[in-house]
Amino acid sequence: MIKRRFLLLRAMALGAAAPLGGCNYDDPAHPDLADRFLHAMSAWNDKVQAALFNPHTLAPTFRPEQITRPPRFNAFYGIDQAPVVDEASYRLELGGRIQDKTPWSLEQLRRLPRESQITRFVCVEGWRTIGEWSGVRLSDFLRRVGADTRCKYVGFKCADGYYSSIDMPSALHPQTILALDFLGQKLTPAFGAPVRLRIPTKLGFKNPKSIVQLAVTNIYPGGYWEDQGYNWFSGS
Ligand SMILES: Nc1nc2c(c(=O)[nH]1)N[C@H]1C(S)=C(S)[C@@H](COP(=O)(O)O)O[C@H]1N2
Ligand SMILES: [Mo]
Repeated sequence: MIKRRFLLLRAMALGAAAPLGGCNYDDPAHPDLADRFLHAMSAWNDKVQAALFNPHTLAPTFRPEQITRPPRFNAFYGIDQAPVVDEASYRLELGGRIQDKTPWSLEQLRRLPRESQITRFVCVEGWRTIGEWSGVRLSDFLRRVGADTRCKYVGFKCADGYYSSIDMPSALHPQTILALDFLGQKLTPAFGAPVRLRIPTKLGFKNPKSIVQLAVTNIYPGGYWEDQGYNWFSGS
């Protein structure tokens, strides 16, 4: 009985997420009402997904021969417009409720213990790929810099103006990493150099690339697509 209710809730959460993504709901008679209704549904959906999220359940992993080649690029612009970040002068800036906000160079990040994964990447547009990423566990990094992990959100800002944010339980999930390598090599600009979030428990747009700032906060940071109506939690 409990299990059935659990599944029903999950089906409702996923079902409600789909029609929101990218849709412009236009009811000429009641535009504001429709919009407010959808936003209320999405906020409720966030709460259901957060309640269902199990911080110990791992996303499926795959074998090397299952990796998608060539990988698939996506951004709000074309592949040749991806920002090129200078590696030598790069510093990951830290903000919000973090004790030691000293910016991190790429060299310093590369010296931290690594976590590798071959996981599935799911875009809300309806395609999925399998890739290999390796980098620093976000939970390790947050502890190292003295982040207040009682805060609700971790927000990210990117070199191209993109931004996104995730809930703290998902940030502390063992498969959530600050990826430095993709397919066994340093990230390229198109795929998020020099640092991108890889979070296989969430949809593609919750995986910001070319991160320049990370902040821990209780103030809802939103996101580039989230602010245009995409469901914020977006577990996959
Ligand atoms: N900085 C930045 N990060 C981003 C995006 C973007 O436009 N800019 N697009 C998001 C979306 S919608 C997807 S599907 C994935 C695509 O990642 P990929 O190019 O590695 O497949 O990046 C996400 N992160
Ligand atoms: Mo996406």
